[in-house]
Amino acid sequence: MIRSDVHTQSTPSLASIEAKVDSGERLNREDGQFLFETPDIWSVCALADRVRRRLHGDRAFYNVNRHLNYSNICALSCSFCAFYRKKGEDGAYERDLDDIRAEARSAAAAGATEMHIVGGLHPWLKFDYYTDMLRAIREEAPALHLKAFTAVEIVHLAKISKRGRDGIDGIREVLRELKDAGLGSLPGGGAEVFDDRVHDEAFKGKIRHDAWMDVHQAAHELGIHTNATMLYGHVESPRERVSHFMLLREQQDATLVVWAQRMGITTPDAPCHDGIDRPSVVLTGPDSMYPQDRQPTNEQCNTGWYQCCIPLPFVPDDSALESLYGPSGLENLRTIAVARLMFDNVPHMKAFWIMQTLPMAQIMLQSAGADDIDGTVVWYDITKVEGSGTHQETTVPDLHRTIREAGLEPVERDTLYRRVHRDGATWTADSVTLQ
Ligand code: V47
Repeated sequence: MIRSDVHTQSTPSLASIEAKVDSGERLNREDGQFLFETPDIWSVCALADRVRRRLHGDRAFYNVNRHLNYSNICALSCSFCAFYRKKGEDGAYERDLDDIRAEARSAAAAGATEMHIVGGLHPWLKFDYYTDMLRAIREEAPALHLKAFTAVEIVHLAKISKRGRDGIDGIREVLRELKDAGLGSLPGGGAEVFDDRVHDEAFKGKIRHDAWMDVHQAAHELGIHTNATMLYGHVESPRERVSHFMLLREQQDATLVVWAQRMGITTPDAPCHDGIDRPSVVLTGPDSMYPQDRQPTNEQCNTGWYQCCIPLPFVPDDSALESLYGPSGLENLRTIAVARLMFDNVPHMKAFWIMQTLPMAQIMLQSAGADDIDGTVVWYDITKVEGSGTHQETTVPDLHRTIREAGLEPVERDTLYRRVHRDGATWTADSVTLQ
């Protein structure tokens, strides 16, 4: 619902934040910072759980997917990253199209609905490699949704394809060509933390937040849905995490206002938050706020939007920041809970089990506001938690057990959050986004 926020200026407390959550009032920057600093993590989690229940009841989502890392060769050297290799270095790889075709056939045979494809910024692969890769997967597995390329890769492709060096026109053109080749949506990677100080300390050389957001804006305008991550637990502060959330929330407002206007639930000129005079969209309020649909669906809006936010806990092992500890279990719970509370306009919060671990993801579902845990994954090369290798697979029965033990009902979804109906490896999806 588009609403006029009552911008409460009083010092935040758990009681004042609870009152806002109960009335559907948007939380502001100070509230976010308070939630990151209060020692009462369990109250923060309880509020996030209340919001999750309003949105999703007792459902928790997963998918049958495969991750594909096509190359780990990267022109960048981000200090948090243990994935990248330089060309010729031990362990450096790039996968050829035959290999990728085989992976697509295997994914389809296993009944996967999604292939999640990311790699490094390869200095020499031509743009054709990327469009050929999408087309090849499409040929082998036409039903697979291709969620591919972080915003950082898209900017790199705009450069190497000479569709444009830094401009949004080149980004749009590259996205159009990738969409023609089979791109279905963009994953949320590469966002890290939207702050110049953190950027310069932990991922200097990578695009800054404005370019990352340009890519997602262009994608949304082309009707491509996207996700958004935040890499936390390294050199960033709570204030910087909250700024990251606020920037993403504002961008989502701009997209969803179009949807809300189409639904006829607009209140023009509604003042926003933090002194910005723009309409805002709140999806997480009490049921009484939603006489019409609570969430946007693909039928009512032909733009894309952020479907899901994924806070990613920093995994120090083998990175240049290995001397840091990474976030604690409690900080993991708090971070997804604060994300759930601040992102009142993003439908889903994902506890990515590969990085969180399955036991931690389960607790996040049960009590910290997460409603999604990603999927079966199978191969994952970017992080390896607790000595795991690249083969990091879980099964549907394991995902069901994890979700049911958390007191929730497992729902298989496709990448666009439509319910999947399955008979073994054969599946169909509903035509409309789950409400
Ligand atoms: O962009 C890299 C992160 C991201 C480390 O959209 C690390 O559904 C922790 O974005 N410790 C890629 N994180 C993964 C990603 C993702 C994952 C799951 C689902 C979705 C989605 C997106 O992984 C990178 C970077 O932010 N990363 N190194 C590390 N040492």
